[in-house]
Amino acid sequence: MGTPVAPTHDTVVERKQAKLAPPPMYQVVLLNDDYTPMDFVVVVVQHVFGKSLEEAARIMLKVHHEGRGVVGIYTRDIAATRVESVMQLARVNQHPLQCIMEPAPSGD
Ligand code: TYC
Repeated sequence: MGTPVAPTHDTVVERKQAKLAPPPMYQVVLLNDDYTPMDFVVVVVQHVFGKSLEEAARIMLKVHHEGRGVVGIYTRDIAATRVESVMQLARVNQHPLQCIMEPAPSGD
């Protein structure tokens, strides 16, 4: 609800809610290494980021060839949770896979 304003002949009864600024967005980035198996990266991307097999394989190969690749863009807490999920899966499976988050480019 907006702030109530005393009604008079010429005034509006309620102000419109001030528009909320969109939340800052973060991109989750996978980094390449020489040891993590390709199949493992594909499975992680499918499970943590909900990508299809084809999309996960495309992202994995981009990272493999270019050194890094964006897996998704999220609000801060969701990005941080996904980074943690990737890092935990990597740790448990003893792979050196690294995943980071960084502010997403603003787009202007
Ligand atoms: N470069 C790895 C290999 O040749 C595969 C790989 C892809 C590793 C993406 C990490 O984020 C990564 N087995």
